[in-house]
Amino acid sequence: MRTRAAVAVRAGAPLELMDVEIGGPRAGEVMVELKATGICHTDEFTLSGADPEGLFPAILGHEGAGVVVELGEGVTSLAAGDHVIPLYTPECRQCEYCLHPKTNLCQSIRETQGRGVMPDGTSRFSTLDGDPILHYMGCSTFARHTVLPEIALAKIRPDAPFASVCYIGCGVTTGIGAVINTAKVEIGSRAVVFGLGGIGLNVIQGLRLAGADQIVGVDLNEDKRAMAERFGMTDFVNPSEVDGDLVPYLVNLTKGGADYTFDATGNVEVMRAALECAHKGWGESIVIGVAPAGAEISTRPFQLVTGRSWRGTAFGGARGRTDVPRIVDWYMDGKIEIDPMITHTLRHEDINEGFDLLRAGKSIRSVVVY
Ligand code: NAD
Ligand code: AHE
Ligand code: ZN
Repeated sequence: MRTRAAVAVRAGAPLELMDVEIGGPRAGEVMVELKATGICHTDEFTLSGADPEGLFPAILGHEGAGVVVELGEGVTSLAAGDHVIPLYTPECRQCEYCLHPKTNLCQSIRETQGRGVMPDGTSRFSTLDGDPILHYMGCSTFARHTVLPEIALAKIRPDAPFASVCYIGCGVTTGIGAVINTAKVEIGSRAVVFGLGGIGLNVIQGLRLAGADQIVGVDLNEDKRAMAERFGMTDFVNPSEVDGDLVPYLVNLTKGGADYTFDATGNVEVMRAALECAHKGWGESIVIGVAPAGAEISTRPFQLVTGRSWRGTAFGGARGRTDVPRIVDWYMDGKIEIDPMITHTLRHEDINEGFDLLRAGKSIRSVVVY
């Protein structure tokens, strides 16, 4: 059948709205009609050409919510009409990774996902002339319809609004999960969050949920301050206004260093500062940001010898089919907030405006509503 998609035709070019062909779901697959999708900085990272795994032409987008419209052979856990959130980190519940208690990184379809194809090695998308268009992060939520493996869909309650809960498909879960699943922050902790965008604000929201005493937010963009305060930031630091080095300033502000620090910028110099302002002896620094091809992190090994730990997190350590429906419940029960962070709601045909706002630092999350 035909559907409408915003296609990334090549790196660095605006997305192009076009009709595309989409094949029906094969065995173990499900077709979903998207109702809403957020625009995450990772979509911009890939579109910019900085992603070593970036492939074109592709249909980007990985922060969606929608309705199941068709089932492939053998699908048992979902039915037509179910409301779902696509998962770029699936949960097969069978692979070595799913069975290990220390990771959420299900690997059952990671290799084909990284090549922009379905697990059988083919794409469901093509141009009207029959040329293949690739999938992205196994989700491709910038199309009206998409196809995913059954293991990459979280079934959610039907009363949750798509335009809000789509953000749980990446940003909300990543930020809150980094605090709760990865760092396992204790009540009374001191924390520093670098980058107060769509992810960093959710780290802040997670820190407030976890009962942190001090939540320092660091951002070069002064406009991010008010929203971060609303979500629980206790101290704001603009590095461009700090006299001297940022690290000793933050160590002093946190009375010797933070128990936990988080990078939500993707900048490797910031990642270093985040590690080095963690407390000597026990401070943990969590890398969330995704850095461009070729970028590397560095520090003096002495920083680790003296008790700091450098860790990372993908999708906030969440096991999607299990955890995402619970996070939707938290939102519906008022335990977490999402709507104030959705600063812009756009039509599909205006999706490039969402990328412009993100690049200009003028939005937190833009959501496209289909
Ligand atoms: P965003 O653009 O909304 O936010 C980034 C923020 O960082 C902005 O407020 C910006 O002003 C700030 N910033 C940039 N450079 C800075 C610097 N040198 N010092 C201080 N602040 C700086 O982006 P986002 O959607 O919040 O994504 C943040 C990062 O997280 C991206 O790298 C994204 O790819 C990554 N990400 C990772 C995961 C994961 O699972 N690990 C999930 C989602 C996003
Ligand atoms: N393709 C990039 C890496 C991108 C990356 O790290 N993605 C995160 C999710 S970002 C969501 O906004 C992730 O899940 N990583 C684990 C994985 O298996 O991709 C590169 O550098 O090659
Ligand atoms: Zn994302």
